[in-house]
Amino acid sequence: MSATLTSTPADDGYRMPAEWDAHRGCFLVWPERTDNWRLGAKPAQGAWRTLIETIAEAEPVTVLVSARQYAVARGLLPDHVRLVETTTNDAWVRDTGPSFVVNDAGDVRGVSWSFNAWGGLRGGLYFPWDADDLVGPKICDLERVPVYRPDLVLEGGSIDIDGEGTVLTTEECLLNDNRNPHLSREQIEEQLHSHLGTSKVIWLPRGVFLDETDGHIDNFARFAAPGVVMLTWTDDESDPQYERSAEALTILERETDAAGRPLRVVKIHQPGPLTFTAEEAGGVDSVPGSQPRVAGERLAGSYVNSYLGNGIVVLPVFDDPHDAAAVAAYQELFPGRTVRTVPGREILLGGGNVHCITQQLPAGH
Ligand code: KQY
Repeated sequence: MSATLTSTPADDGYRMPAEWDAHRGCFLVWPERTDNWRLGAKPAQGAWRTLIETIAEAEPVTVLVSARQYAVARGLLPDHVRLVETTTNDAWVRDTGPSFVVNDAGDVRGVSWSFNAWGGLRGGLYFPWDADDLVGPKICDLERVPVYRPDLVLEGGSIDIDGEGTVLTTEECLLNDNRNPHLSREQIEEQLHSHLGTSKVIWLPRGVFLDETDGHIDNFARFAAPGVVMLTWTDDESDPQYERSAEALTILERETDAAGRPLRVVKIHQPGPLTFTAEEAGGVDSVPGSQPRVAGERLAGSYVNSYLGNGIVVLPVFDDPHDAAAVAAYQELFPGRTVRTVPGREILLGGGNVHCITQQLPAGH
C-alpha cells in the first residue's frame, strides 16, 4: 500500500503541474450506473470508447471498471488500454481521483481530497459515495506513489492550475456550505496553497448556469497557458449564462496571476443552449436519491471542458452551430497540439464532459 503522508506537498517541495505539461498516462472510470447514464449506459460507453481511443493515441490510458462490466469494456476497448477492476460509485475521475503533484527531481505524489458527491446530504448527486471516496488512494496504490489525504472536501474539477502559482476556482463551489462549512475563505486558500504549491487564488463568483456540480471551474473558465484563460461565453444578454460570464470577464480582466501578469481572456461561445429531449430524459432509470432528468431541462454545455494530452487537446462537440468557432479557438490557443474532437452530448447528459471524466498522471522523471 502507498504511504499516507501527514505533511503537506508545499512543505515537502511538491506542486501541481499544469495539465499541458507532459503526462505518463491518463485514467478514466467506465460508466455503468443506469440512474445517471441512459439506456443502460450503452450510449455513454460508446462515447467513452471514442474518447479513450483518441487519448490512447497520445499517452497510456488506464480504465477502472467494475467486475460486472470488465468483460464488456475489455471487448470494446483496444488491447493497449489497461483495465483495472475497481469498485466505484460513478465515473467522474477528475473529481474522485487524486490531483498529482511533482517536485523538482520529478518525483510524483498524489493528493486525494475528501469526496462527498458534490454536496453530501445537502444537494449531493448520489448516495452512497464511499467507493468513490477511495478512488484517489487506490490510483495512488496502483501507481505506487505516496498520497496526502487532506481533510478538505474538494473535487479536481473545481480547481484549475497554471503551473506557475495560480489557482482558478469559483465561490459557488468552494465556498458552498455543502463542502467545507467550517472553513473560511482564507482557510480554504491556505489549504489550496499547501496542497497545490500555489500562492494566488483567483475567485470567480459562479460557474455555468445550472451546472449540478455547483459551478465547477473546469466547465467554465480554464487556463490555456500561463496568463491565458478561456471563458465560456454567450452573446445573448437574455440568457442566464450572460450575467455569470460577464461578471467573470470583469474580474479576469482586472486580475493578475501569481507572477503579476495580466490575463488574456479568450471567450468561447457556449453551445446551444442545449436541453434534455424527452427521449433522453426517459432513458435514465428513476431511482430515489439520484438526480431526476426532465425533458426540456437545461444542460450545462461548454467547450472548455476538454483534456490536454501529450501533443493533443480533445474537446467535446455537440453537432451545434458553435462547434466550428470553438475548434478554431482551440487551434489558435494550442498551436503546438493536434486539436481532436469527440461527441460530447452523451457525456453531458450525465452532468459533465471530457475533462470531468479524465485524470492525468504527470510524467515526473
Ligand atoms: O462534471 C463533473 N465534474 C461531475 C458531474 C457529476 C454529475 C453526476 N450526475
